[in-house]
Amino acid sequence: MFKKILIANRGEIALRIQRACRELGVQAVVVYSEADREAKYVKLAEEAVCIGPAPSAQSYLSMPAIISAAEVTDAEAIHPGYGFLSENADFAERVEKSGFQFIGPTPESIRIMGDKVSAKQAMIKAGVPCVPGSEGELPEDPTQIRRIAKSIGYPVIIKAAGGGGGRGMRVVHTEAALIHAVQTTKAEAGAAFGNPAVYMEKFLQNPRHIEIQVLADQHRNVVYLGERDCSMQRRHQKVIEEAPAPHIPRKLIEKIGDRCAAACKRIGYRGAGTFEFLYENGEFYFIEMNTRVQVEHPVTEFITGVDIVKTQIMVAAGEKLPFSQRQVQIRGHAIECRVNAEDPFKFTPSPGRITMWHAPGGPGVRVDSHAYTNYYVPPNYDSMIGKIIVHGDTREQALARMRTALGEMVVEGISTNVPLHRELMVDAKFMEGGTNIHYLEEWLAARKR
Ligand code: MV4
Repeated sequence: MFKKILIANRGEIALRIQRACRELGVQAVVVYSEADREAKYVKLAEEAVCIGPAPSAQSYLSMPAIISAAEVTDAEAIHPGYGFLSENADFAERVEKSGFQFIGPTPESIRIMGDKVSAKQAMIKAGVPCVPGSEGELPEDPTQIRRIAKSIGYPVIIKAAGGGGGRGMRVVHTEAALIHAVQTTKAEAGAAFGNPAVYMEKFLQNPRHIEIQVLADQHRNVVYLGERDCSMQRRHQKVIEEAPAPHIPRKLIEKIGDRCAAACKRIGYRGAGTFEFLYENGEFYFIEMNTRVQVEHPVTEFITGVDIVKTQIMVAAGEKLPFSQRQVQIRGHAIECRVNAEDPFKFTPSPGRITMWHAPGGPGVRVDSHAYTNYYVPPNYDSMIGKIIVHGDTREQALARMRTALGEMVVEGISTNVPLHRELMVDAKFMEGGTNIHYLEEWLAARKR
């Protein structure tokens, strides 16, 4: 096992990774920007290095600053968390060339999955079901493009190979609009991602967003840890996640999970990963793979009892997965509400000083947050300041526990979206389970009227 690792992130995930280190007996070095000097994850760390001013580009996104911090503190490995440099293949490569272990997949795996065209081709080859679409990148010839769209059937969606997470996409409903849409998406993709390549898919109108969590070691052992339903989102930002996904047959999940694990084996994947699927009319369609730990990993930890972050560190150190697929048992139901420093219904950011922070507790309640009374939420970063995660024997019990937890949650001094969560937890449709990716935005639009 490593003696010391560096955490190249901030906020709640920097604290989460530190806790895993402590449990493993690994020393943790944290890095922080000038805006995070007084953050809890910095105060709790045995070692902390300031890596630059508040703007991310000069701190959490600065590869030289982070690698120097690892050098001066004699860390052996770097955990990138989520966001920032976590899915940057060049960073992973520089980390390894500098003699550190990157706690994540190989640079090559990150690169393949970062290019959505090569990711999809790898998944088709590995037998993972994908959305019907173009075979790879679209050609230049308009006649050929029209022929591809016709064979898929309208509506279609044009996606940038360098995009992902909702960036660089355009829906096309008619042949008349097709070529202009392709050209515009290509121009935008070239400017935004430095890669004008685009591909085409059948546009699914009312899918759910279901993702499969996997973990792989460096000895070809792979397990999947069930699924998460992340359909409750607004503008591609997830708001509530849960596991298992309501009303999806277990057998179907097992079939898809096995395919994901097999695909990982085939490509020599290591570390934690997430296969994102759209689910519509009883079918799964792969769209993207994330090569990092995700914000919503705690719901999977609750239903499986597996410590995903600890396991990430263990497999990066070369250890074998300490359990097999047969030993992974799903127990009960978990729900996560993301707590954001923002107006609950207008969504304008609300940074500033928290004058009172009281987190809920009790059986089956977990709060992952770096916030506390008197903490100043800096305006420079993502608005998420914590997550409330609950577990129950059934979805109904989990919902009841979340209502109780949200009732106990006190945040004063800034606005948070806790009031939004309180309303959603008593919404009849959400309580039924199985709402699609448009539900939250439609609900918000209806609430305004
Ligand atoms: C789609 C789709 C419908 N059909 N692809 C958006 C984020 C990116 N990961 C992929 N996205 C979508 N791809 C096809 N063929 C609809 C979306 C989509 C979406 C997906 C997941 C969660 C929320 C979403 C919100 C709007 C659109």
